[in-house]
Amino acid sequence: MTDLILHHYPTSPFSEKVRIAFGLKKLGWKSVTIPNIMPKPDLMPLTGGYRKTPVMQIGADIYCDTQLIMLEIEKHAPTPPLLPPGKEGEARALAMWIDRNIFWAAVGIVMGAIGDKLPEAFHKDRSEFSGRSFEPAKLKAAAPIAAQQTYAQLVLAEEMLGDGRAYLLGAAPSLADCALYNPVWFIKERLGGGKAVPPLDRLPRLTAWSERMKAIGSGNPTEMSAADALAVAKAAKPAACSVDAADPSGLKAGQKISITPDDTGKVPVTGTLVGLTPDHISISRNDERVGDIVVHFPRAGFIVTPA
Ligand SMILES: N[C@@H](CCC(=O)N[C@@H](CS)C(=O)NCC(=O)O)C(=O)O
Repeated sequence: MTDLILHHYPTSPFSEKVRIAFGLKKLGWKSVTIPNIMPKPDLMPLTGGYRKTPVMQIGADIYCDTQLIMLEIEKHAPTPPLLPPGKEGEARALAMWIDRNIFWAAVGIVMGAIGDKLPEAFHKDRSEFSGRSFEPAKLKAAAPIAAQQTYAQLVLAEEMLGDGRAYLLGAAPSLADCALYNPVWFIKERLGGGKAVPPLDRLPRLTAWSERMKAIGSGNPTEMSAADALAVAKAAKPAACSVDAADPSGLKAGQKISITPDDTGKVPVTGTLVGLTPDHISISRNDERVGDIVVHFPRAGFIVTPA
């Protein structure tokens, strides 16, 4: 079973980063809609506790975090490339900067504007998720700072487009563009009904770029139920993977470990180490609803401890 199954919800900006990659590669994919707050009872059997959005599933292999999801999509469908030949490191480094710095600043703008319209359960969930207060009055008070931080960083992207190139790394869109589309899409869609609102109104090249990105679309999704996704995992066998015995961490195949994000949604996932490369770390786990599965995480931004 090689269907790409994305567990996501429509308003999730990190999911938009992945959906636009599907668009770029003109892929068909299965769409499972998950709740935007905890609990996520049909996702937990797959991830073992990882709660962030999105998660990608291929059979009995579960990919957490868009850093890794994008690499897996690239492997699955290499053309057109998300990683431009010769600029693979640049594309990934730009994506890391955007994911870790611009995203939260953009969230500050959007939540400052609409936080008071969202339900109490959402505020409570996101306070727990991020370790920061999502109380509407505090969000509103912090919004001007978030706006300045977003602007100061988006200006760098505006500069990159200053020589007339269509996309951040040249004539074709790459992983870096998909990553930048996440916060830009979030601000435009949630606050501007698709139009450029501050601070995007001061960034004409970036605004024109965002229109080019929007035209890429989301590929060809087909709805799938959560129950069907669990059945796919149960019927499949995880793909083979291997542990680099010379990895600087000293981790060894068969070791019991826990893997925890270092920023938000810090829920440890525990299992047996079965895969280790410079890019990913993989553990096998068993759950009565899905049988034996392998959960894959990126290395950067994830803390690994003996279980
Ligand atoms: N580093 C993660 C970040 C993912 C993330 O923060 N996603 C947000 C939604 S866009 C989230 O998980 N929010 C809480 C939730 O959906 O439960 C990635 O690249 O996938």
